[in-house]
Amino acid sequence: QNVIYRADYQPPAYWIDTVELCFDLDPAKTRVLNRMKLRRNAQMPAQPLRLDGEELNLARVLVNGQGTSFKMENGQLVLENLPAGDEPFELEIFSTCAPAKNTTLSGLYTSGDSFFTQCEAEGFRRITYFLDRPDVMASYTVLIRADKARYPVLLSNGNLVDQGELDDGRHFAKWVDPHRKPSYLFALVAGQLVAREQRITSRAGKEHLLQVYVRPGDLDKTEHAMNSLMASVAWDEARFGLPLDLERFMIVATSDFNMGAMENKGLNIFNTKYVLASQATATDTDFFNIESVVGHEYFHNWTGNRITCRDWFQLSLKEGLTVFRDQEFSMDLAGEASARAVKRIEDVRVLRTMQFPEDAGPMAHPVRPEQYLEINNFYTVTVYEKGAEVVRMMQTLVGREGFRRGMDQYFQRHDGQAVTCDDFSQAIADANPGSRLAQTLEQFRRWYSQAGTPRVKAEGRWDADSGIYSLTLSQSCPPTPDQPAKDPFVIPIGLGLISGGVEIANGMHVLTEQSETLTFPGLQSEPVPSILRGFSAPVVLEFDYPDEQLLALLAHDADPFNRWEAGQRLALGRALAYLRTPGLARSDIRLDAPFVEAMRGILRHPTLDPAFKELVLTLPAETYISEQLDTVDPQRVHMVRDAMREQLAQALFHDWEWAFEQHRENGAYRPDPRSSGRRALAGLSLMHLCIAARKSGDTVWPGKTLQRFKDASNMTDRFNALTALVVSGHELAAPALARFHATFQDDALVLDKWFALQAGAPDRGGNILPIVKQLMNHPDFNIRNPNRARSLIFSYCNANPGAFHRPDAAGYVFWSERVTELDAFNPQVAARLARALDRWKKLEEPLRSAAREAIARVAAKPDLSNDVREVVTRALA
Ligand code: HT7
Ligand code: ZN
Repeated sequence: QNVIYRADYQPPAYWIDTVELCFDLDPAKTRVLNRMKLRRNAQMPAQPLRLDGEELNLARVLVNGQGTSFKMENGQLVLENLPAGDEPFELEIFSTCAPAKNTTLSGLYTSGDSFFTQCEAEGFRRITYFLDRPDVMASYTVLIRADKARYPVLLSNGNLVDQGELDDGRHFAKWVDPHRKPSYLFALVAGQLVAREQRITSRAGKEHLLQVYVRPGDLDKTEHAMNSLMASVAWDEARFGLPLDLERFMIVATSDFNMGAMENKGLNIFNTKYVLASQATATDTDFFNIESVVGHEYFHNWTGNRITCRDWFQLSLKEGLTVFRDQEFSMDLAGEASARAVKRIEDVRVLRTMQFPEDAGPMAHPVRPEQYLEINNFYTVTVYEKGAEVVRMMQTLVGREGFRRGMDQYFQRHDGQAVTCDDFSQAIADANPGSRLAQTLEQFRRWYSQAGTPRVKAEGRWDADSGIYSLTLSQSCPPTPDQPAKDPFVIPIGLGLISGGVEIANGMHVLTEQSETLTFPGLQSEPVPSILRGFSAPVVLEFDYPDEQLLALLAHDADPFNRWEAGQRLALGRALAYLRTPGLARSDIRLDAPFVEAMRGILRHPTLDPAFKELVLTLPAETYISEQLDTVDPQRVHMVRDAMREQLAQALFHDWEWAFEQHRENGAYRPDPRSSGRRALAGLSLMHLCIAARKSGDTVWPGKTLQRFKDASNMTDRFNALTALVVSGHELAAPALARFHATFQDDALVLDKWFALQAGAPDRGGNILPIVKQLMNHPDFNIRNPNRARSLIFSYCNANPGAFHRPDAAGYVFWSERVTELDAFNPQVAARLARALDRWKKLEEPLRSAAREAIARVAAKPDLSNDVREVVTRALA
């Protein structure tokens, strides 16, 4: 298959107005009758109709009820002899597919004894021949027939208009979707499912039925998902005036799913990981993720479904915007300013540890990519998270109310259409004439077209004689594949000045030139600049902060993001200094008193939010530290971070004891930001106490930790205690892990945690890879289940750099074997794993050569999927 280019976009040659689908479900051979009404697109030159199809057995094609000639070309069904003129015609296609053999989890597949579909991006063509592209929107009627005992529940998009019995123990259901939609939003589910139901009345007084479908034993774990759904409906009405446009809104959970969830119109399909939660089995993080993913999929109903993408290059139109919306939703639900800030810091942490490396590696691409071989490879942190930052900057430039006006304008103009990222930014700008966005729109759009993370270099000058402080801001952006040179971006920079612990200025500067100098006259003394407040743009800020200034910001900055950032910079500066010391031994790592005291000050602070404290006291991630280096030895990075953490554990031992005792009790379990913040800090404290104990030989805290592990009334406390034992390498970890497995062996999502914890544990003398290999043979391991594969293989290859990058290259051999193994049955998952070595060029020798060899070994395999081929070819380029 060939590379697809954005510049080659052509409108479709035909429109499909209506689709009537009839399914006879059978795992081995499902029969699909597809009756469509089509018409030529009068704006395009006359040409044959080319329908996409994959892995289908074609039985019959009728045009207006008559047999017709057709041919197959590059997998497409090509019809040349269609009725002349612009009159609509009917096309009937009968084909079969094999859901039980469909291991890709794209198209129609079975999971357990149920049927599910996944059509984004190009899965509908695995169900029937179609114009499988998002700009072809049709009205769907779906008839499902299946064995009633095996598949009592039959679901599709829209409204149930008929159901009844058939011969031979079969039954049927007929669904009509009142909204036109692109094929990627089609969904079908059939199986033995039960639903939690909730009737709601919208602000506008309309009644709706909300349903969350799960396997029969899981109903008691659906309350949180349902609450999250109700909160989402209410929030979108309140914040954006967007009501639910369906009588019935369904969520169905499946344990076999390639991603997190899918926003099919009225019938969202979710990974069980983002639906099922109980206090006994899910952590606070799980509860928050469920809230945000339920919100995200629900918000797509307007940003994605009502207004969809013209083509897949515009993916961020719906994904960047919807991530922005789910982030705002979580912040609004969090309520208090400090909880909002915690959410912002967490989002930025994801961006910087995942998206920044992507933007600096071989898969770097603009938020709106220019080309792809396999679109599934572009569901990336750049399209999603950086895309959300671009939307956030628009909100910053027009203000919150202006952004709401812009959204109203967007819906007024484009409801029911398939549009582009430019259409979106145009609507926001047009609704805010005179705004900084409107003034700079063409330049602002470079955020969509230029890849790479911009750098903003700031240089301060203090002139004591004149009392003038000047700050020069200069921007640049490193080259990325196919983009050697970049033009300046529009960069909103939140800026404060602090003098003597007091804020003397606070505002927003919009940097548009390559370099600009700001001056602040009339000052008594040199101020400390607080730059990029709230992380107002997705850039790297380079400013040579002296330690005193960072300590001042950590102690006083009114902007919580920069307060946290000051602590991170202090820690990062130390880590980098150690890493740059030739011949450094672990015993050389001694944290200095000012840093330790600053951390103690935060931990003991009388009023700071515990969740915020937990973030400050967590050292920058190994991947983030590595990104700051030209060449990386991941094991050395791990050693330095681990030693720093050990020092913090020892130096603050009594403070950790205090923090644990202060925050351990929470009353009745509630997954709200306040009490989860307390649990997070208690968990971090326990971890440090166990780490300190490892060093001192103390057995008291490991013993207490085991007791907490046993007695915990919720999964967060239990898993934090288990993690503390495993991470500190205490001998009590083994019996605790065995007990955990025995207790939760029937709960797949909890077992995923058990696998992930062991695969992600700190390496001790190369012990993790053998453990991972052993776990691959565990009776509970199944590589065909994406959640399980992620929990073991990805936790090792993608999330445990210190253990993966072994000098003997055995980690890379393991990786290459797993990539090829997965590729044989699930290319999407294989391609995600393939990206674990994206940053191989940064590795120190001999790791670099060994990694290149491993990638080349994968690339040399015959029959690679497009998915994996694209990733490894780019990596080697
Ligand atoms: N829009 C959904 C994307 C998605 C997906 C894409 C490719 C392959 C499988 C997939 N499952 C879901 C999810 C979302 O962003 O909301
Ligand atoms: Zn999405």
